[in-house]
Amino acid sequence: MKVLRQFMFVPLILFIFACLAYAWPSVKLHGYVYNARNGLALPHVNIVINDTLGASTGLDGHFEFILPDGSYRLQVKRIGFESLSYTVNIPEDTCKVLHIDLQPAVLSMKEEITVFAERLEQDPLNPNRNKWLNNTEDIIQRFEGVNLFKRANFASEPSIRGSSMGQISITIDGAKMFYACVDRMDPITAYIEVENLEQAQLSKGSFDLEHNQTIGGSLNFVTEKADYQQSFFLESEGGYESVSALRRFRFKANYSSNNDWAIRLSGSVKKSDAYYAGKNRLIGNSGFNKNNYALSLGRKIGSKSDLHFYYIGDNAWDIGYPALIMDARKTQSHIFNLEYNAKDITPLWNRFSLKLYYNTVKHWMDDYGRSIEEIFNRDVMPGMYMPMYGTSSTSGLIMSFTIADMQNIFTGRLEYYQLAAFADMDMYPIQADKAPAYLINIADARINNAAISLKYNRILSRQSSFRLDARFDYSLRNVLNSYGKRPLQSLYPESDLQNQYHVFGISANYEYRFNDNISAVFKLGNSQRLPTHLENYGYMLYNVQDNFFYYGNPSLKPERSIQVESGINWKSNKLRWRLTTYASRINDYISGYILEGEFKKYENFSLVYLFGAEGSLSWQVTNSLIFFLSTGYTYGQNTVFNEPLPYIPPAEARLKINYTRERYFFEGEARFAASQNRIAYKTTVEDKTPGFVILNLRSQIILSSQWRLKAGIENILDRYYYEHLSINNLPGKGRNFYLGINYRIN
Ligand SMILES: [Cu+2]
Repeated sequence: MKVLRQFMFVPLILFIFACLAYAWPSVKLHGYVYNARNGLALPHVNIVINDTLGASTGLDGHFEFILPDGSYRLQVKRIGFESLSYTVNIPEDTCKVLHIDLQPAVLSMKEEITVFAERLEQDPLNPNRNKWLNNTEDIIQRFEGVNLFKRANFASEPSIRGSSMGQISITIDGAKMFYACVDRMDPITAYIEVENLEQAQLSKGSFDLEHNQTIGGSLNFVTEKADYQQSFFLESEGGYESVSALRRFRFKANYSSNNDWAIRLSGSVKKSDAYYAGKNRLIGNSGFNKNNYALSLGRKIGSKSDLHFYYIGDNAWDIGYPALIMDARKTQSHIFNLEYNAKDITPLWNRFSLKLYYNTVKHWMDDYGRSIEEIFNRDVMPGMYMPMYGTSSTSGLIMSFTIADMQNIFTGRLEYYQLAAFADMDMYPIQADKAPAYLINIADARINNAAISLKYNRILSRQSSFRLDARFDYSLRNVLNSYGKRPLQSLYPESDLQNQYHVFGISANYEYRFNDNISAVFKLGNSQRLPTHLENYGYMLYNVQDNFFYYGNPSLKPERSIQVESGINWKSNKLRWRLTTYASRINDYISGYILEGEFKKYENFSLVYLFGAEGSLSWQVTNSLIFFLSTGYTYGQNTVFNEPLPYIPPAEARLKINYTRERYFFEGEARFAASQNRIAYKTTVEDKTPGFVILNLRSQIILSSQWRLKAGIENILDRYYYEHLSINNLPGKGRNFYLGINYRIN
């Protein structure tokens, strides 16, 4: 090791000599990055200058740039290490040598995807680095263990390791936001767009309780904020997809003054016709229209704190849902966020933030676009038009602080939010001899939720670290609309429909590093998840999957889960692999219980269990060729009904080969899904799903410093297939040629 270190000084001395000996037309910035824990040179560290220029350290930890003289902002990042960023001034005719020590990060629960590849923030062995993101689903789908429910060519709903809906948590910058549609047409991922995102963070299972009580996992979207360091940039992108004649345009722009205040604007428009499934089959009624716009403002208060505001607005209209009996006519959402952040308050008190937020969603859907034949022949309420309306508003407050020294990091968080949700429907008979009717599906449900969450990280030794997560939630719930609550009240005559919950979750995580290559992780969790407002207070919610109407149950108990997970990681400079296994036992599982005829109510069942395994491998074959493999399997069983759990994705594998050469990037991908024959037939009605193989090819070409081109073919073989999580077996897209042109000035 010492020999290695000494040897590294030879090129260093040569560089210094070179710097002194010649009058460089530009200056040279170079240096070495070391692992602060053991002093070894650190390869594959990404160094980004002013967010645009990137380089990666070699095996000796060395990097270099040739630059005009000036002041530069340097970001130093490597997965598993704490990032550094600082400003370097390089006067004319000098040569700057930097020695950088990176601290290994404490045990982190989150997998992260950085959205914009222009920032080159990912290391080459990370399969999630992205170069062609067309929409938010492209991001979510990259995560191993995440699948999507498809009801339309629009806004798919995520599932994590076979858990979904109320079992998982989806937040935007930690803020809660709730769908407005009682048919789950609008997961909140629909209301943010790629140009607003900096990062998506995923935690699987119940081990990360920062944002919510969860038993299935959490997905948090980090929005991109106004940047004080970027005096100006403008980026715009136009794109086209052949499979649905999708036309899209998006832009983002940033302006800042004196490192003092900053403004960021972004927006996008999309228009899609109906799409084609494989074998050229047109899926009628599957087009949509959408726009999204955002404003972000930042103002520094002194050098260590700032005040930040953002707004994101979203509109979509005429969205066809071929898998459902209705289409969304219009949706509108508004997200407001005001945040105060302070850092380095005292040597121990690292961070404080206070955040206020408000968001609201309005959603209209109807079946006016469906044929008279379809309406007369359908199972549910034949001969009736059924326009429905839904709305949700959430306001909240989050206060968080971090206290840390070299060995301990303690984060505390206090949170409060209130959700107000309402939904109703009209029924208009097509023939005049029947009477119209009116129904309230959610009678102004109110959920008041207060929570405290604590996270404690401790570095135990050079080899091991430990993390403890705990969260307590108090939730007070009621329905306020006296006309609307009457029918629900008649189902539960002994209840006033008001309810309160106290839930507590805790998890412990331990990581042990045997040496620089091998580490093992062990996690234990005991947590709960609260019923959703639909599970508590929904009335006559039609489920297209099993053809039942569901009644909410105000006295549902929370689902309780005990989980374990263990994993082994191996990494070297060129090769990285990981194996993970997990098991979860769920008590008071929430599912439908048949009342009579076509009606079900939500009820608790004990017990169900889930277990599974995931594996991944990244291998850098040559400097330009990288190979990725990931695979996962989940097994779920309901012991009450003695049948498999519903909506469990089949075994899956993804194989990717990346080829990068100067300005060219190519990726070939094969996705294999096995058949799913383990299906639920009592709790809901599923059918078996055949397996499939999909091949994709993607590319990106840097045309100039301003222009870049993205192009690719998805589903090259034009396979006709559908996912197990596709509602009513809605097929996936057929062969799709896409093209995007990106322009950036700064
Ligand atoms: Cu809807």
